Amino acid sequence: MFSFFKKKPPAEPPSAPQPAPSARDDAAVAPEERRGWLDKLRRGLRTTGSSIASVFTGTQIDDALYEELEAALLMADTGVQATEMLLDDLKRRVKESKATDPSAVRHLLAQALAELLAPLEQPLRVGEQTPTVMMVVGVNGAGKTTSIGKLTRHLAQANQRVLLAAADTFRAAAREQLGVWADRNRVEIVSQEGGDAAAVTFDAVKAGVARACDVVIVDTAGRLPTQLHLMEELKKVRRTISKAMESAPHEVLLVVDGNTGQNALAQVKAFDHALQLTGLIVTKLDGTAKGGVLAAIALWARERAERDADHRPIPVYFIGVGEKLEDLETFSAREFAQALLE
Ligand SMILES: Nc1nc2c(ncn2[C@@H]2O[C@H](COP(=O)(O)OP(=O)(O)OP(=O)(O)O)[C@@H](O)[C@H]2O)c(=O)[nH]1
Ligand SMILES: [Mg+2]
Repeated sequence: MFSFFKKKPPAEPPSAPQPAPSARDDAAVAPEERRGWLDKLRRGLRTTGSSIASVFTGTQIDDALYEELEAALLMADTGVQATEMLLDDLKRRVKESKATDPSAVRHLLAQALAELLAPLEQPLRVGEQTPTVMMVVGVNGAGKTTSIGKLTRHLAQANQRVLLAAADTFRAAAREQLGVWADRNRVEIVSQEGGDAAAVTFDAVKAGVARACDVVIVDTAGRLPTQLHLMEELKKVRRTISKAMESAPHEVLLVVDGNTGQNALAQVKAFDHALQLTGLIVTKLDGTAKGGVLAAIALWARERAERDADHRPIPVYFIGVGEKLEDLETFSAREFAQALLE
């Protein structure tokens, strides 16, 4: 089993930054494991992938090929803008390389896609602040609690002291679900029967500071960005975290279900507007997810950064490729592009 996080040597001071190794480092450390999950991702994306790949089985590069490719990219949830951008970029690459064979076009498309996605590939860093406080948000059932469980396991394995905050106070079952993940990972949890989300969060962050935990992860209840009063509650939770620890939250992570299609981009925009997101986790890429939406997110982030230098791309820290504890992986633009086009 590979870890996203470099193991902390015992002699190292607790405040030293602990960067997660990049996808490339992981591949070098544990090629077998990485191949295993790539297979899952490929299988998950196959419905789409095969339809994109089939565009390149002909013998010539002509208008029909580009039209078919346009349809396949749209079908894969890439969205109109990103599809247009990719096609333009691809045509330029084809011209420059003087390619004559459709299979060469596929490689060029993989390159164009990987380049578009590259800014989303960044490691999640923990340890620059003690504790590093992460708030996890998203719509109902996106995979927030499961992803927190998986992430906690990796952090715990890397000797990080983790404290979970059960700020999904809507349902008793939600508290229990997080409690199960905490027990499995043998980490601490702060929860309150019938408490309110902001109060639980405040206590948890204070406890994290007092106990010198490495990481505090706040699980929140699912909600639609159109439920304004619930979005206000999330903003309050965010403010409360800052009251309990001035520099926090250090990460505000949106969990997006990979099956959501173009609505995923709408979710990213809306949650970012309300909470200033710092990262994404895209789940369920092992199922029927089409994957192209990541290109739409990447293009949106790029255009926004071009308009306003204060906005950096929102990285995809992890992707979820299954329900099991080990099914959370760092995002690699190149691998993802290849898997999508296979
Ligand atoms: N196949 C697959 N299933 C996943 C993945 N991540 C989460 N799930 C499943 O999605 C369902 C919902 O997951 P939760 O973690 O409870 O989602 P949540 O966002 O916490 O849900 P709420 O708290 O109700 O908003 C569960 O059945 C998970 O097992 C994934 O990467 N792949
Ligand atoms: Mg949950």
